[in-house]
Amino acid sequence: MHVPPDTIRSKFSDALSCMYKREVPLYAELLDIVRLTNERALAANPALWSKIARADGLADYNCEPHCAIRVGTPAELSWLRRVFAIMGMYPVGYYDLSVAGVPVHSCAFRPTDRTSLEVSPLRVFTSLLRLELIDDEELRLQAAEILATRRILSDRAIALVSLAEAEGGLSLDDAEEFVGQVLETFRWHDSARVTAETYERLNGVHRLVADVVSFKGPHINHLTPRTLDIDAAQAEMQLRGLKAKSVIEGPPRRDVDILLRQTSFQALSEAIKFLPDGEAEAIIGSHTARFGEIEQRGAALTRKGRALYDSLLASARGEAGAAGPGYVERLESAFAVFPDDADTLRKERLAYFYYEAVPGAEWPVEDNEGEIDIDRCVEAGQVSARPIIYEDFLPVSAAGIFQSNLGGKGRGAYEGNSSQYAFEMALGVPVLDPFDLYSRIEVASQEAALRLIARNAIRKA
Ligand code: OOG
Ligand code: NI
Repeated sequence: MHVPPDTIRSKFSDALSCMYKREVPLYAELLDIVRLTNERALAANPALWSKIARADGLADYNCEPHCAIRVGTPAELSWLRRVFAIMGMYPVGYYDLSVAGVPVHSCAFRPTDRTSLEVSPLRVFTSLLRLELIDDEELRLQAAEILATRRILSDRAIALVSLAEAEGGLSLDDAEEFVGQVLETFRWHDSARVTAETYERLNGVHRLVADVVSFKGPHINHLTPRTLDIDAAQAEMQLRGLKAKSVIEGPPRRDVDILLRQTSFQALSEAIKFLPDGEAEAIIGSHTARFGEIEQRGAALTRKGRALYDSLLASARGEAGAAGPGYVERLESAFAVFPDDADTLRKERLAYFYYEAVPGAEWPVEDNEGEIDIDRCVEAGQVSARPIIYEDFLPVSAAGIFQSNLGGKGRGAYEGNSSQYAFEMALGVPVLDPFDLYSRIEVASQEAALRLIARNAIRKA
């Protein structure tokens, strides 16, 4: 008997959370802040309970996570794609961060269908280093050489991947071993694979290059719980002296949340033992990579809604980006034209909705051509509609998170380098289009709702 991939992912998500709590005590503090502010938000506004209906109650909601890793080579990316597939996680979306001066491109590995998302929505934001964007040729070759000898998966993990692929799944014992083995890949290592001198040279090119190339594996650099009130959580972070980012990334505060709002606190400085250089003793230095982040998720936008979001965000950011004074005010006034009630978002097809027949509904409402019309069914109270939650990421926000954690020592854009094709070649498969996934969920829910009403109507007739 094979264990369902959803179960393996759940186990992995729990194991990751336990490991990260032990590795980064500040993460436990962050969970505490999120738990506290979620409870306060619910006490002040009990209607918020309807928002968390998707997850299994508040406990899960508080730590419904995403995390992020960065890999060094196409082969590493392709191996991880196989690992994640065993846990029911597939590559979704393409994020080009080179436009923000970060030499990586990324996708998110995540479950794609509604039931799986409900079991455990773990998403892993996965970035691939783009050495080709690095000018210093000697260093580029050295970095490639260092990465070529690294193995990020244990022999046992590799054997279990092959077994799962050959047999179409894993037994319970094998699944448990698989989770334990894969966890090792994402663990923090406080000893580097390079000398302090090499580290400094890599760091000189870009902090991210040093982070990816110097270590044994792609340590997770943050694990993000989900909050109901990110403004309150941000204020609580500041109250407790956590160095929170000054600006919350994403849309402004609204009645109907859309997409994703995120904030983070700065990376920790951690002691690292570098490889000894010749006869010399190993040097102890430091590295900053791991940080804390929280997020608030809202409705997934359609292509039309997303185009509006992108243009309003761009106009609010202007030349100065989010750094200039008065950013929050600029953002709020730019977004004044983005409808902020669920009905308008749905009727104007700005956001995706999940439709359900109201219990006992038996009156399919037709349009003028005699076709059953979903909007009229909603108006007539036969069908309910609630926003589908956004499960993905936002490139501008991700760039802001990257930058703030690289200590502000950012650089300008790498030119004209979006390359989804190169990313997919490395991955070994095309990435899935997030809009298609939401649209499919929406259409399936409409069909199911209308089918049920039609059946009730026939039964009654
Ligand atoms: C990933 C940063 C992006 C998000 O939530 O947008 C990210 C990284 O720093 O590796 O996690
Ligand atoms: Ni993140």
